[in-house]
Amino acid sequence: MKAYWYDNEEGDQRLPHDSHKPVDPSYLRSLGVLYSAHPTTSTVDTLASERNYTSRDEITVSPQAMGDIYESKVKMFFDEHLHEDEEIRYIRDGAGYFDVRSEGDDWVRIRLEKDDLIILPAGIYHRFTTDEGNYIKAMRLFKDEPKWTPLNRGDATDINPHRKAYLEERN
Ligand code: KMT
Ligand code: NI
Repeated sequence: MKAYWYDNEEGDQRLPHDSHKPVDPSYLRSLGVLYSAHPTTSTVDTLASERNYTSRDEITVSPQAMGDIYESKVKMFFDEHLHEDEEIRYIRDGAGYFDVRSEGDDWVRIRLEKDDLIILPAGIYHRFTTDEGNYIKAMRLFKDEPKWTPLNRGDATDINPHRKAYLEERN
C-alpha cells in the first residue's frame, strides 16, 4: 500500500498520478479508511466474522477476464460514488488504485497490490481504477444482501443518510 495526493493532471486514469506528496496511514484512519498489509487467513476470517461478513467472492478485472466490456467497466468504476455499506477488498493478485475524497474534497490515491486489504467506510466518496498492468484480482467480502449499488455523486448522495452518518463520525 502506498497513499499520496492525486496530482489532478490530465492523462489516463491508470497512470500513477503521483504528486509525490505522501499521505500517512493516520490521515487515512481519520477518513475512516482502514488498511492491513499481509493479513493472515485468520485475520481475514476474524474481521469477516466480527463485522458479520458471511460471504466472499473473487472478481478479476482484466481484458482477459472481461473481454470487450473491460474498458467500459474500468470507466464505470472510476465514476465518483458512495455505497451504503462498507467496501472491503482483499487483493489476491495484480494491482490497482482506490481514490478517496479527503476532508477538503481532494483526492487521495491509494495504491493496492497483492495481499493488501482495505476497508472503505460506508458513505465515503471514492472511485477505483486498474493500473497500467490492466489486471487485478480481489476478494470481496459481503453480507447476505450486499448494498453494492454505486450511487454516483450528486445532490441525492449529499443528503443520503449513510453519507450524513459518515460525516458525523468524522467529527
Ligand atoms: C469496486 O468496488 O470498484 C470494485 O469492486 C472494483 C474491483 S475490486 C478491486
Ligand atoms: Ni465503490
